[in-house]
Amino acid sequence: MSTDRYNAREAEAHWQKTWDERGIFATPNADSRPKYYVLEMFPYPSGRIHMGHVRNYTMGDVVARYKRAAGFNVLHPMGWDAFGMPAENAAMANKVHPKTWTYANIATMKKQLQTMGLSLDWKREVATCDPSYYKHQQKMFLDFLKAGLVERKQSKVNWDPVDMTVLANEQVIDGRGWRSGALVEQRDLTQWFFKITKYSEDLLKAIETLDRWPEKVRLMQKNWIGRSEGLLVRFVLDAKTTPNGEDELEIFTTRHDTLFGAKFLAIAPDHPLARAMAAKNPALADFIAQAKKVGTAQEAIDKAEKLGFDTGIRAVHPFDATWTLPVYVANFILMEYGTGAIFGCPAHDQRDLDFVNKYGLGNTPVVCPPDVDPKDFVITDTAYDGDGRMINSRFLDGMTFGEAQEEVAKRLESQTRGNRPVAQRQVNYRLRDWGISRQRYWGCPIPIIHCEKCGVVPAPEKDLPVVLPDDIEFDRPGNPLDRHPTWKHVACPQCGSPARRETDTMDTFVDSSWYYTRFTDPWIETAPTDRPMADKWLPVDQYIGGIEHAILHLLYSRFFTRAMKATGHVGIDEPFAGLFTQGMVVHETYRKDNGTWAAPTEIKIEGTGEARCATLIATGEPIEIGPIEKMSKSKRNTVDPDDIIAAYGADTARWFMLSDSPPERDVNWTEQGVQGAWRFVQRLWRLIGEAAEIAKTAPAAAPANFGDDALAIRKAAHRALARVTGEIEKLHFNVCVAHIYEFANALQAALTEAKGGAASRPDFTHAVKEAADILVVLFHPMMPHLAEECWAALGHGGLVAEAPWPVVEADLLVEDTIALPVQVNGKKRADVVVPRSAGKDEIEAAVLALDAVKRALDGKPPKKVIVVPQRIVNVVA
Ligand code: ANZ
Ligand code: ZN
Repeated sequence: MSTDRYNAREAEAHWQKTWDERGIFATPNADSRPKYYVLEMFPYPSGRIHMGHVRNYTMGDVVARYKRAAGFNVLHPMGWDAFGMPAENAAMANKVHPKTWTYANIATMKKQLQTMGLSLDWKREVATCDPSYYKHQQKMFLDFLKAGLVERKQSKVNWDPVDMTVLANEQVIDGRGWRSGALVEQRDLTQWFFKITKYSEDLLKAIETLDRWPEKVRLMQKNWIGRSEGLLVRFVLDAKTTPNGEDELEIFTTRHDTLFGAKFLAIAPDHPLARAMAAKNPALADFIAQAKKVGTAQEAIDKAEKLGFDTGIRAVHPFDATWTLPVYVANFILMEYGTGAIFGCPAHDQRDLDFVNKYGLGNTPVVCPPDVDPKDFVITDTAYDGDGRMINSRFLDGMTFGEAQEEVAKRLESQTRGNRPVAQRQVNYRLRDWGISRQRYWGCPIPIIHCEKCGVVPAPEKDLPVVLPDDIEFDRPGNPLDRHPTWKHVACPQCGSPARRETDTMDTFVDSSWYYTRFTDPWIETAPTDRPMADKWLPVDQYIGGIEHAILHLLYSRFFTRAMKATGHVGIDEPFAGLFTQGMVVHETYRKDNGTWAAPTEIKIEGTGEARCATLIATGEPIEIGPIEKMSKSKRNTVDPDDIIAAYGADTARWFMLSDSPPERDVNWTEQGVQGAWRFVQRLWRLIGEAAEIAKTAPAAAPANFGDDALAIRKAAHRALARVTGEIEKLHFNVCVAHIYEFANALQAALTEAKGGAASRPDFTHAVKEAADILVVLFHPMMPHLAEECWAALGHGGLVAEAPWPVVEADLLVEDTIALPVQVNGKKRADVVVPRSAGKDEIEAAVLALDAVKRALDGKPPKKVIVVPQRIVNVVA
């Protein structure tokens, strides 16, 4: 071994170059080994990688390297989710073109990723902003259109008046645009939609098949799809009270058991009946305009005060022609859900209760909780939405609410009005179609042309890609594409007359909904995928990313594979067979006297435990050590991966990321922790150096017999091998790390304690060589550079990155001693370690020789010793 100290900086650059030159991570598409596709969520090129990336990509890399060693042909690609608003904002702020900004960021971040030593196939790199990528997205848009999976419709949208764009509901936070902070308005816009709701039932059912997904994510998806079974009920309207003689209103309910508790009907502000009434009633028109000021987001609607407007229309109760109910327009009814109309039962629905309490309509409880006397049951401010028996409900009284629902459904289904049943069962989903139109420049153009004569005309496929123009101005808010002097003016492909391009671009979630299919063959120019290659590689075996994508990205991707299957581009429904959501990287925060934050690099920490205190390096000013929080720019508690890699090397950063906590939990980044990892790197290096010295003389073939010391080393090695293999398969990286520590310690101890001529015995040298080799292979997925350096030191010609995963010798796993708990008069006093083959007498003798047992017996002989073989020893005093 040349030096004592491992020089990470030199070694890491050297091995990265070697891997690159030998092209060992370029994945052949034609290969007979079984396939394994591991993918981490690709990054948005925001400028620099952060510690969250480091954690995410390290985990994926461990899996990739392990699976490669285990004999798989591994696909482990990387790309860039490169369209989006930040590029446009940068363009506005810094006068730099979004394309320039994005590609510069990609170049920087790619270099950073390369210093991490990730085993990626960079030949497959894609950037979603590249016409060679979005060309295929446009093709799929047209295919989906033909297949009836795309629709253009008017819809209510959240409009951000500052950014002048449509926002998704998730981008509206407390009624404000997530980026601009402006109060969001509702607008009606004609938008393009992907018809994800066509697959509602399928997307829901198939969640059951995703058995390698976190339960949490499956539940979130289920709730998002939100299936509910209910009843459509046609209420008769008193036509004398309606604006144009309308005589019926259909509502949707999931609680038809509560029909006798109804106090009012309510319709959405843009329900046709509301519009018709508003045309004749200016006060109502005003009310409707006000209601629309709240965005379309569920959250915003739920939070807003419940307001209503009595239309004067009266509805008739379906079970009692003499009972009429007022019809309100209410701001909490959504037009897009059910029928946009409800009956309100205040006793059992909180919103309805708030509503009646405001408008003095009263309530009648109809479901009585168990153990409550109906006579005493009153509702004032809190609605009761639990289980119980029916009361105040005529023929339903005494039934459970389930029975009551069934009874109501049956009766109303069999009544007819104008040849149609009065009620009909219906399944509803919360899931809405996916509006993909964005009024932005930096996105994939929607390949559509609007012609006055022909209407909506798809761009001809031969004209794809519809490329974004480069000469573009960002001097004003709004959609720069729309303002471009020439780009949108084209001839209609059908009739040749002057026509206009669609200037909306696609939601960037579209870009990320299919990139994993493109990686299977990113070279094919004629189609989004090369079917045989897509069929070979998909689904992704292990997908790894943040929980923040648990709903939309994953649901959209699940929709996309279905739509791509329907249009012949893939053969699968479910894109991700295994999903893992990693925790965040967190760090202490440091607060200055004036309330602003200090960065970790700006402060000095002294003392430990309770006595830890921090000062600002520049001024000596004391700094308050704040809580541990997610690394964020706003709290300035970030550490820069570049700094860490420069100071300690990528292996140390990778090792620490994996070692400290279970991968699904948050990991607390600390300087001590990193230093600990760095010391372990050095220790491994010295240990392998020592082992290599001994291993030099090891015989090529295994000796027939091994001495006790050599056998102990072999056992430790194979035990570690078996454990790490098992844990790495389960992605329990921190447990792998613990086993590697333990094994390294055991090997170190064995070398230190080696007696006399051990180092010249072939069985010993062989065992040491075998153990050192196994150790290096085991930590190679986590610390690949150090592993290569060690592998070379151990005299191997090839690369550890290409070495096979060792095979466990099962007979070395059998423990030859066993520990049995020892009780004296029923109380556990000690454990006794005996040979597994020990007989009763031998065990008894060993037990009585234990100090703890002697003390408990106080020098007297025991009355009895009961040995339960392989389990326990009871001593009766
Ligand atoms: C009467 C009733 C009584 C209701 C009661 C609830 C409790 P899920 O289960 O999520 O599907 N609803 C129906 N359409 C609506 C719309 N467009 N906007 C707002 N609310 C609407 O929710 C179904 C319930 O939500 C329905 O059942 C309806 O109120 C309301 F004690 O009908 B219910
Ligand atoms: Zn035309």
